[in-house]
Amino acid sequence: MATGQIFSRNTQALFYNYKQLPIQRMLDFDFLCGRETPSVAGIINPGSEGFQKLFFGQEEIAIPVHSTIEAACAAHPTADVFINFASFRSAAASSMSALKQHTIRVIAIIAEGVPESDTKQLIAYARANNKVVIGPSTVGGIQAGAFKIGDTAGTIDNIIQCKLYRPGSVGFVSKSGGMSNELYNTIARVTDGIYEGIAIGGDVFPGSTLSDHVLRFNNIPQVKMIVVLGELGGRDEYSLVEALKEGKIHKPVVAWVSGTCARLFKSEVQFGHAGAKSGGELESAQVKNQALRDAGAVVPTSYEAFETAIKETFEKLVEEGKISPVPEIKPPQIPEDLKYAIKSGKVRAPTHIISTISDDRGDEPCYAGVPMSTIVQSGFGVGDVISLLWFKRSLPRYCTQFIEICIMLCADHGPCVSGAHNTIVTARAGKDLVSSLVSGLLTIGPRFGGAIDDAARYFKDAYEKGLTPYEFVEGMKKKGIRVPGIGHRIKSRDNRDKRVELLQKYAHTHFPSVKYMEYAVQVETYTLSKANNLVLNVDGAIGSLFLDLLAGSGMFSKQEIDEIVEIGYLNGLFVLARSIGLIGHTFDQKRLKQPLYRHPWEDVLYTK
Ligand code: Q5B
Repeated sequence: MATGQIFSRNTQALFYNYKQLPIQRMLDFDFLCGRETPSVAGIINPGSEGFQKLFFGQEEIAIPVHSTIEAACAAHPTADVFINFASFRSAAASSMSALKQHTIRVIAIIAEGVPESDTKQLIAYARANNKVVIGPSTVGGIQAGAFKIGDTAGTIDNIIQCKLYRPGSVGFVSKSGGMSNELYNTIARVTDGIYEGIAIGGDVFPGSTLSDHVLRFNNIPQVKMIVVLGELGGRDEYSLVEALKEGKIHKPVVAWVSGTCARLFKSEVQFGHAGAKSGGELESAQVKNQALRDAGAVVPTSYEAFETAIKETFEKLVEEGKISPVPEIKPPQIPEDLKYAIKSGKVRAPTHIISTISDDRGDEPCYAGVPMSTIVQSGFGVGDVISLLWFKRSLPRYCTQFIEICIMLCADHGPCVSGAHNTIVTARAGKDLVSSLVSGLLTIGPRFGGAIDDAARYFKDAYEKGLTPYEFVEGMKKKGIRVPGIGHRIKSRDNRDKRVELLQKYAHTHFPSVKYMEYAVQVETYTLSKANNLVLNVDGAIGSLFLDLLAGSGMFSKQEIDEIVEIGYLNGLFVLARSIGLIGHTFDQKRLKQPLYRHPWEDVLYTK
């Protein structure tokens, strides 16, 4: 293992597996410490590339995302720490790949449950190549005021309380990540704070050991005293005992091995970590504490006395003039994330979208306030769903049935109409469903299928003004506007559109009034006197009948009806209905494996 410093204020890391929160915590820590460069140089997210936006203080920064470790190391040759947030299944393989990169010097493996045989291989490779492994099963480590791994030391509030934004004089190493948070706090209370803290992880075979880090701290001039928190199980503490006995450590060591309570249990006890189990006598907390005491470490008689032992050791060093406690500084304030500030009621922020028709935030989605289960249990149909989402109210059954009839009747009108033709050509050009559908839908407009709104607008206006069919049609002609809802390419006086007849029949039976439709029929009578094909077409029939539905149902105010007509809801019925047919045409062409369409020359008039 390398000796001395492994991190500095310029250390940058590559972060494996995108995890927003720990990365943001690292960047917040950087800001707190007044770092000029973010400590995360790049993110490796296997299979994806690009950038991730994160905050560096108040500013947003874009951190590059790489799909492979090799690409990330090549792009960020000065980033020498690899923070591995892979799962226990892939942590070993990705860690080994990282160790093999010449730019990587230190790796931290967060996953718990990495197979011990894999860890041993990682340790062997790292030792042979003079690299440092922290973990597996670790929260990481921190150099106060300089660099922090992932979630080490918890929230920003905790980091501030533990004064980790600036270096102190204590080197601290622990097996447990959770307990290291506790000790950061203790050490901050009774000393001038942490210089560096490492949690080596609770596995039986940690990538680096307690003594590895103690020996390293011994070589860091800024570290004046060392605090060690071991735990029962394993023999790691004995290499520290040896180092102390051999006089390799010149700085005071205050140590405690937790797990003394294991003796209270009658059988072998396994604590939280894989390595923390009461095995033979030598692995017990009591014997390890005594061995450390005998080797010269300051070892209290209980965990409760640990704080006092640290305090007294620190104060002695101050008295001896070996430590001049660092002057206190005020860290900058980290801007609070908007979502948390809103949640706590500290700020309010304007929303950017307003929505009134549906809500998916509760237990089940609601359409206009009606829960999905009610929609299903009450036997609602598509017409009911349309009335909730378009008109924001439940319409009577005869209205929703009329909507459903419109949809059924307009779902398709053969392959020769504009929309279907476009869809067929597009599907045969090898395009996907959505492209084929959209290409057909884009033909819907004033001539094809999209005349329903205008038909409703003009019929309503003419009816309300009391215009005779003659005045209305001739007035439109003078303005050069074709009457929307009148005329068809193949339907005529002698070949009536069955759909129009069916809609009219339904309305006659169920609607309280059909005054707008009757007016449209009078207009048709007049236009048919001009030309055989100027029939009331399906757009005209739906447009006029929907006016009757709106006016006759008693569910809409006059103002609401005017708004519906003005906004133009009704072409939506044709768009929705014809989508069904256009999707069918797409599938049909794909099923038939039809080749690229090319229009025949014979069907084109080439002229100058
Ligand atoms: N003339 C539909 O025209 C069509 C007139 C008119 C006064 C009129 C035409 C039109 C209004 C728009 C409309 C919906 C383009 C149609 C639909 C869905 C579909 C389709 C399908 C399906 C047909 C001949 C003479 C000219 C014109 C005059 C024509 N329409 N005058 N008001 N409305 N209608 N669209 O046959 O004196 O010779 O110059 O624009 O309601 O799209 O099945 O195919 O389900 O898919 O091409 O049903 O009526 O007639 O253009 O040769 O005109 O009649 O001014 O007079 P045509 P043109 P003149 S339903």
